[in-house]
Amino acid sequence: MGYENLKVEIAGGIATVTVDRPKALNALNSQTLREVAAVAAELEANPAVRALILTGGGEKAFVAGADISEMAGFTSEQGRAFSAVGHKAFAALEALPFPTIAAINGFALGGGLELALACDLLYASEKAKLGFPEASLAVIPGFGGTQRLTRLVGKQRAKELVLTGDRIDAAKAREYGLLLEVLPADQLMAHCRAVAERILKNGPVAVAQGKRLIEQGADLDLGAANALEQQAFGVMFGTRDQKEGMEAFLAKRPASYEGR
Ligand code: DAK
Repeated sequence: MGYENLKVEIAGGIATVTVDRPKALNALNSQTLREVAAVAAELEANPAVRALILTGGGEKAFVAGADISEMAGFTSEQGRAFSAVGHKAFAALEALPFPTIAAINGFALGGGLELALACDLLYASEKAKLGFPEASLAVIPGFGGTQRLTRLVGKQRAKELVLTGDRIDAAKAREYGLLLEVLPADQLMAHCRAVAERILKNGPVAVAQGKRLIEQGADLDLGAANALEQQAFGVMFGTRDQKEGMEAFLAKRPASYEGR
């Protein structure tokens, strides 16, 4: 499928999606949000894709936020509709059955940071700057940011970031638990690919189930979450890959997985 504001490359089981509107620092307008939802559906339907890396085009930004020039004249109703488009896109991304990695190569502000937070694993270059400046524009994060941020860094830190609008550097974001690692700019993509390749070696159904359990379980009480895990553990023993993985271990040979 062709996209106006996204570039998509698929190689070796890894899709790399680049949000590419460098003239607006990759800001998310409605068209781009709809394309994010569409690319998530397209990649999910493509059996050749088993991991996604999301990054920003140009030298300066991952994504500098929702598109302020589009939002400036919104009515309340248009604001709600815009938020719904963003929520739908980010939920589609979050629900992908394979790992998603944000390679934060520059500014990740507002809606851009919300986009990264909808990914499973967040890595950034040393020059990245992150923050939620919405309150300085007299709005709030509108694509799930207040909730996903809070689940990652806790209520107090989330309040500090959302209420001050402070822009923080990558080192501080890592200290807060927002990022896994901070890399020199020229090593960021290679690092993200290496992480994806390590995951690709594992059983695809196990990877999908591990992701789903952590996502869904985090919003349940411990008893209900553990019950989900028990059920999924049983399901794994109905897969060919489980037999292959354990037989390969016992035969001291590498496993070869089929994803079923
Ligand atoms: N939207 C539109 N255009 C943007 C943009 C953005 N978010 N960020 C940058 N640009 C544009 C600039 O206007 C400029 O365009 P021209 O003037 O060249 O036409 C071009 O990108 C280059 O930007 P600068 O010239 O400003 O570049 P600098 O290096 O000087 O500064 C910067 C980089 C990232 C510090 C600066 O551009 C900046 O502060 N950008 C805005 C960052 C920001 O405030 N982001 C948060 C946006 S608010 C909701 C749904 C969603 C949201 C809220 C509510 N509901 C519906 C309820 C989410 C809100 C946001 O994300």
